[in-house]
Amino acid sequence: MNSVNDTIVALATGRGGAIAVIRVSGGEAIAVVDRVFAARSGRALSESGGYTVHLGEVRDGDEIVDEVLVTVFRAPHSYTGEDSAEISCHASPYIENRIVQLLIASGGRAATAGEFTVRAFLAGKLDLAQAEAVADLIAAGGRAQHTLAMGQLRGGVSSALAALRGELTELAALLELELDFGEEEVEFASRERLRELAARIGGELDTLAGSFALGNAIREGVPVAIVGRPNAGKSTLLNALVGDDRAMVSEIAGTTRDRIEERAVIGGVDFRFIDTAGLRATGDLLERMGIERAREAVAKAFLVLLLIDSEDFDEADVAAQIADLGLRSDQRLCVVVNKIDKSLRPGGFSPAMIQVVIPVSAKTGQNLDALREWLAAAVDTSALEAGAAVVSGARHYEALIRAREAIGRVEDGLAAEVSADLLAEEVREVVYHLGTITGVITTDELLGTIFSKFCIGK
Ligand SMILES: Nc1nc2c(ncn2[C@@H]2O[C@H](COP(=O)(O)OP(=O)(O)OP(=O)(O)O)[C@@H](O)[C@H]2O)c(=O)[nH]1
Ligand SMILES: [Mg+2]
Repeated sequence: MNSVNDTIVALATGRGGAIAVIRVSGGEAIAVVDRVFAARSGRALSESGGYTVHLGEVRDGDEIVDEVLVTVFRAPHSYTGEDSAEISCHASPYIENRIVQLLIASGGRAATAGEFTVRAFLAGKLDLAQAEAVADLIAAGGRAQHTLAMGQLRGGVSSALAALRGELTELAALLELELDFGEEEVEFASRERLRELAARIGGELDTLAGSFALGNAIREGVPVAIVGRPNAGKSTLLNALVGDDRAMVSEIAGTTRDRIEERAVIGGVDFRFIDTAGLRATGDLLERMGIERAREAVAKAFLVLLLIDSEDFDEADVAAQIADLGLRSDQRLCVVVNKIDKSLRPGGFSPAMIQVVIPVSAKTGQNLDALREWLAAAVDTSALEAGAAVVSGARHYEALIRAREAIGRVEDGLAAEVSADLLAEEVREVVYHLGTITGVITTDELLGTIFSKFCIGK
């Protein structure tokens, strides 16, 4: 970055609180702030070094708009890599707007969404995966989301990719050798090494792509579908878990028609609980639509809670209900036997047949802690905590899948004795897809889609 960049201005803080921060960055940033700021010391900011803080007033002519603190950053030692200033003012929307307007009148320009972070990326302060993690970090609602975003910001995914790049370079160099000398002259060992490398890279890509299911669930909130027969107490359970009267509860079977989604953080993990229409055969059109939606919720869920009224508990029937859910092997099921305040017939079921059975009362809250424990334990965050690279963005996952396909073609090609130039083409494709993740390879369009989702001031 250099002084050619124009100077951008934006409020960096949200509504409320006592103090607000206005960010200014660009070649003229310090001069722009100097035009509206009078330091108590009488010295101009332009004479100040980086990492210095100045008390003074923002003025509009003779009028004092606010007493503020200005922090000065000097290129390249700032978030954007440019000369920057942060004005801490009183958090009144009126004052914030006045100061932003004054800065714009003094030569600044209103920043677009994510523009500070775009500049940080272009200055090489962050790679693309790290820049995206900034947004996730701000949005993190629980410990797991925080760990995930922080891991990515600190370069977890990026360094896994850097290691892969080393292996890909070796692969490309070996192929280059073949191209130079012709296949017949290349030793057997080299082809063997090619096969080895391609397999290793494929395996590493599988591991990274495999981390997406968990990473994405944590990032977006782990989807938990609450299903079961009408009146089993699904809506009561949703309300109890989220601590709010979110869903209507009644003794009428078929109360819930639509999908109702609500979030709660349990054991540091952000969960998205999805209450659904009770599953039964019915002629009611609306209820049938609701049941269809319940099945979709099950298909998308990471965890499924099958609610059974303890009074209706029948082993064969529960087994039939489980079979009816059609769960995949990557989904986990918990059978929740509800209404134990009314009756629980011990020995009425054999826990061995199902993964987990937890008896609760959604109404009185009895034993709900056991269910919360199961939920927290069902999301294995140990990989996250151990600092492993966990992929959480759909964009990253897609690129990994494309890269995996290309390396698969390299493996097949090696087995089929395909010529080195065709294989080299596929290797370039792998490098390309991995490059889009960290932004070594990027387009304006890609940057536009990523940063338009950011807030202004980020
Ligand atoms: N005694 C007792 N009653 C409960 C419990 N949980 C739910 N109920 C009652 O069971 C009835 C049905 O509860 P809901 O939460 O509406 O059940 P649902 O599964 O959402 O029902 P649909 O939306 O119709 O599918 C209500 O009268 C609740 O008060 C419980 O743990 N103990
Ligand atoms: Mg309901």
